[in-house]
Amino acid sequence: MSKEVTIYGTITSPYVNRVVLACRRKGLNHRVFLPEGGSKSPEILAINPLGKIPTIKDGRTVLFESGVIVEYLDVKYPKNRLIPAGANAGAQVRLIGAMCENYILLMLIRLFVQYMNGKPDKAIVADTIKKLDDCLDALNQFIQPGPYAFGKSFSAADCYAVSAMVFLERIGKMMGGTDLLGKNRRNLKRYWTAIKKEPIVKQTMADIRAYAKKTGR
Ligand SMILES: N[C@@H](CCC(=O)N[C@@H](CS)C(=O)NCC(=O)O)C(=O)O
Repeated sequence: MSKEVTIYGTITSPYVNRVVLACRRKGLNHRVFLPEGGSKSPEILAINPLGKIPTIKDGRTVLFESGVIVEYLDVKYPKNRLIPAGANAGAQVRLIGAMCENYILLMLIRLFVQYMNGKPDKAIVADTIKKLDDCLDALNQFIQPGPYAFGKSFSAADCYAVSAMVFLERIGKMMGGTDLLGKNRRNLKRYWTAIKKEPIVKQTMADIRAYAKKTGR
């Protein structure tokens, strides 16, 4: 058993909170820590030449890329498997993860960039929301209506879906209270209502709120 997994980053990052959820599901001691200088600090650049968060240290193992980290933790610490062993179940979990990562998060980051600079380009925002809507419709078809994204227990699909939904709500607030989830995506809405009641999700969302309040980010 690792003494403690060090996760370099801030819990508000969807890539970081995805890894935190994985650690919590597995009951791993972990700490989230951002050195002075942030992702491009000498401490992080020394172990991750891309200077990105999350980067983790687990004993002698150093890794980055949240998806790689989640897979690593799942193999190293098999308790509470995040990715089922069966070919179909494992693929379904990864599929939900890929939809959240490659489509939904991508569109949310586009919106984030627009609203961060204070002068959102209306055409880019409209185009991105249209694409985001298509991605959410697709995810709505694949995700279970809770309590878990796939199967009967918390999996890597939940790590990805929760981090995407938290970020979706954050961007909605940045956009002046826009309901990006929409009224008609029943599965997704029911999923989000149910998974928020899971203690590890509650705890992670409380940590995100506390960090955002403390730092104003
Ligand atoms: N594909 C990476 C993305 C990591 C990423 O882009 N992290 C952002 C934080 S949300 C970051 O490190 N940004 C700092 C930078 O690019 O300098 C992963 O899954 O870990």
